[in-house]
Amino acid sequence: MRLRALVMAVALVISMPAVAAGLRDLAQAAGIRFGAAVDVEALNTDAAYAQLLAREFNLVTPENAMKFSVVHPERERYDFTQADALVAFAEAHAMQVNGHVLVWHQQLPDWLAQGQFSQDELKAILREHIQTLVTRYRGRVASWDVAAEAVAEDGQPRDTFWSRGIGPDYLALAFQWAHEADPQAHLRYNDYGGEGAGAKADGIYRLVAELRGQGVPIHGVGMQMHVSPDDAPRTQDLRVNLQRLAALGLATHISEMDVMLPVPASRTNLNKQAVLYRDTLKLCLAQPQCRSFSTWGTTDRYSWIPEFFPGKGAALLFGEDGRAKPAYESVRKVLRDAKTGTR
Ligand code: 9MR
Repeated sequence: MRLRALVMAVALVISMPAVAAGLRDLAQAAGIRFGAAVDVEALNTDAAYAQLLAREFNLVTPENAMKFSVVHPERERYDFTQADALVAFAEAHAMQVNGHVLVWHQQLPDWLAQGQFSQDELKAILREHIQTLVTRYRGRVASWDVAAEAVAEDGQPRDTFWSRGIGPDYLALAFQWAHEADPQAHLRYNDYGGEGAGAKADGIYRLVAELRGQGVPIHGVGMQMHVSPDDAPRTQDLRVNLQRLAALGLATHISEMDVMLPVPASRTNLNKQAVLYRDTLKLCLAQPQCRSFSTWGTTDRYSWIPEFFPGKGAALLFGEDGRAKPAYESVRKVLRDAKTGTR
């Protein structure tokens, strides 16, 4: 009787379809990290969201939880509730964390944006902010977006709260402070709209080349890739751009990709979206310096797009219901076909 039960159990296991590996496993075999931005509220309240995240991704970026206004809401008070929850989740699921973002001109708390501070005071505030965050997560947050979106559309340095208040060396200082707080952390500059060819891409290149030239501890560049089928950069331009950044000795990352579509999305557009994801990931895989590929969210349900671009959405790999879209299948195929051991 016991033998018969055993035989039946074995037969059952053999006849079961193999559980499909998540993208994270395929990505790992291909030598790349596969990431997503995380909405920590969704993570805390939606079990399906958490499950999908843990199954498909091995790199997480807090979508908002480490931004200045969230994590440092008053001058003397930090609030790490959401950030801690995300880091704990990542550790429990063997994921890497990319901290986001230390110096940015958006999502600043009122005490800061509306305060009156001298140059020295602002430097002290930024230094304390950076060192508090980076020290707290030393050894637990593998990389940081130290600075984001510091280049304007014309390629010139963007005129911001930080550049006005501290002066042009605010970026070099920020990288330096972050490096002091965690010498092992991978420090990135992250921007949008400079993925392909043009003035902004050239401006980003000049900026990071200059920082490298000055010996500033910058290790990588994130290309955000918030695109739509009508305005995506040409593949060839993205390739050349990633190559010239790598030639500076920098790692590159596709850091926030999404492809917004008019909603409800047509089959044609979903297929165009799948092609864009596919080509971008292929390009990253073809370059040894391109270390990670992240999407800005997981399911369309929690994407930032519909709120910021009314009438647009459906930008991610999974639909509102969490089902895989054509883009997911195309990404999956690229990862499956990727040669292993070449990176
Ligand atoms: O997705 C984020 C959204 O929830 C916030 O309201 C918004 C605030 O400006 O920031 C979004 O994330 C941005 C990221 O931090 C930096 N790159 C562009 C992203 C999309 O706007």
